[in-house]
Amino acid sequence: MLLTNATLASMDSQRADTAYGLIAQGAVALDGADIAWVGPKDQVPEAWRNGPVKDLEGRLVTPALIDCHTHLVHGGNRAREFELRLQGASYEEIARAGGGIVSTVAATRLADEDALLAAALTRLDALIAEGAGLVEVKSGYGLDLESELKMLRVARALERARPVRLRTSFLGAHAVPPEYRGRPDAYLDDVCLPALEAAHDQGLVDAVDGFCEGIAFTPQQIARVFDKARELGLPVKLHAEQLSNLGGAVLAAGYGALSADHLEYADEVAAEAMAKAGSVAVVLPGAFYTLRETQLPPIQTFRERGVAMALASDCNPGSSPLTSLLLTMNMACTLFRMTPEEALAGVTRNAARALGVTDCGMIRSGLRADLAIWDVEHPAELAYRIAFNPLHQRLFGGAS
Ligand code: DI6
Ligand code: FE
Repeated sequence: MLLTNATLASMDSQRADTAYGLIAQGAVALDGADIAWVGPKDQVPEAWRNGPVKDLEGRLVTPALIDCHTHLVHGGNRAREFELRLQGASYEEIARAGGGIVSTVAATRLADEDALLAAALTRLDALIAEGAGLVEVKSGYGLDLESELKMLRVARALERARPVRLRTSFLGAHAVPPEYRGRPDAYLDDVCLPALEAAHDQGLVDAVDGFCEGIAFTPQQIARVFDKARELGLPVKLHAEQLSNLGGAVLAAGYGALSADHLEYADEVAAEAMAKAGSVAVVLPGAFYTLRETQLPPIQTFRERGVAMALASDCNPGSSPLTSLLLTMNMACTLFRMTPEEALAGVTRNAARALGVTDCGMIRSGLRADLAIWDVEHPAELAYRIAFNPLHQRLFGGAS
């Protein structure tokens, strides 16, 4: 099948000489689930010219979008906490008073798998409706062995329920549950590390994540989790420098992390370490916006040091109840002064890298035919519009 008469924002790192890796008047040949050829439509090889052809009438084609940081599976919501914050309580105050993450833990423990799946599907469907083809999902609202496994099983079930790929991250080191209050190391020994091993044994874990923060775990405690990940041969990533600078990004880079995420309080030292390790900086403007954060992530420093930047929804019930990658792109431009091209790279090529996935995120021959076809003329329109979804069609492994 040949898709022709399209503007291709290939986002291909090998076409970096043009913005967006743009091919005006382009065509893409599909061979089953894969991309077989990409280029100008007047140079389509003979073999593809006589097969089925789809005229895209000048529409824009991008790689399917990728949400590389979500907490899509969770019980309940935190609208009440939203009200409390509007009355002046801070995110950290609510967390320390036993609300916050811990209140979602209570709701998630109570919910059965069917209920968690049904709720997560509504959020997943919103992402797919905007062209997502790959979504990461974290555990971390169970915080006991059975509930962490339950969350990860639901994450795997999402992939069977919809035409989309899922990657899971084990986030047992997300918060200290109430029954271990004040005893974080005991929680790691008794629950988190054994749960990681069990989840890995059951094939439920693609990567290991943690929350390195004053209201969560210290770098020393995160290092214990990362040592276990290393022992199991699993890649790591980290929620780092969201509310303060504890050196989490440097720690993560030392473990060759796929990514460090949030990063509002990251500094030059963090950027340097991440550049050296090849760790992606995942910025999360939905959380920045929701918490009315004023400390901006060091975008210019990441650019100067050559740290690849990705964007994600951070979809979670507390700090980012967001299920739109298009709005995430708009926020990254308006709030973080990223360019529309950086925003698109952040939800395609660099998001794939942040997940360690190498077969998608660009329109290039040999990669999966995960594509988004848009009713817009120029790729900058994707980040420019607010709360408008111009998706014409999504192709997942070549199929609509
Ligand atoms: N940082 C976040 O943005 C989410 N988790 C984390 O470590 C928020 C979690 C929550 O508030 O429920
Ligand atoms: Fe998060």
